[in-house]
Amino acid sequence: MRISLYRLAAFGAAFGFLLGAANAAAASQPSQKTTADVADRSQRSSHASVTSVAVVAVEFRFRLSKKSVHRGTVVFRVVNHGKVAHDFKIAGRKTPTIKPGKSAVLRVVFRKAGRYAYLCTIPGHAAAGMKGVLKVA
Ligand SMILES: [Cu+2]
Repeated sequence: MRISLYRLAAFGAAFGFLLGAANAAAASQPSQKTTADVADRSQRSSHASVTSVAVVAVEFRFRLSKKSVHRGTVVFRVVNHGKVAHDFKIAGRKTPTIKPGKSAVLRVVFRKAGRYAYLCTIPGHAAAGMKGVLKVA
């Protein structure tokens, strides 16, 4: 495209030059669009690093809506569907004690990939099964 444009210009044909210029303008526009698109997408993906995970607590286990998440901020929405109080602890962060029928939100930033153990810290609950591992990639 560019070579033919230069060739037309070299021939000195005004018509050819105009045609070439029009072509160049048309050719440069999609590439500008692509650059903007890429910038847009990278912005969106940094926003997309906030992941929501629904956690259901019952006696005596947790059900998570996701078994693995991407690095970044993860918002755990923990609902206690059990008959006794529970909490949810992961990566050194913990919800308050959640009464039956209540819920709590725990926001955790995972900076490193790895396997993160979670558990209920009410005595005996983790041993009874309220524990697991969340994979962070
Ligand atoms: Cu518990």
